[in-house]
Amino acid sequence: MAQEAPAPQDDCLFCRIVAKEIPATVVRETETTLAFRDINPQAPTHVLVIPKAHHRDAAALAAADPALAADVLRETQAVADDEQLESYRIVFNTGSGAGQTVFHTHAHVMGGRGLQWPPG
Ligand code: IU
Repeated sequence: MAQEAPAPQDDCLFCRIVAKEIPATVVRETETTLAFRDINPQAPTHVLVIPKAHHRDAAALAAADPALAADVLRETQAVADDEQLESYRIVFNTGSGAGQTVFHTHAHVMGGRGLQWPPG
């Protein structure tokens, strides 16, 4: 059973995007998730899928609300379908050492070009 949704954080950029206080190019929205184009795209398609509720990273989301984590994953697939991506990458940077700069769970959906492995 999911816990009560965490309150929006005033100092969280993505909570403020959810609240429409900061503009974003939204490509998909559900009751529980939002998908919008990354402001600094690293691929022809670079969309962020976030839960509307505030969780600091993917691990915290999965622990607190697995159904919501599944919603986010389902939406990454929907974005890939909308963008007609045959191959794409889903990334959850987790922790500052891995490049996480916004501490509100987000999946990067990237595609539209060849993607190298391993990433830097
Ligand atoms: P990261 O995994 O936490 O590093 O990803 C944060 C992303 O949020 C990063 O790719 C930024 O370009 C992106 N972003 C955004 O889309 N809109 C914003 O206003 C800001 C950051 I600040």
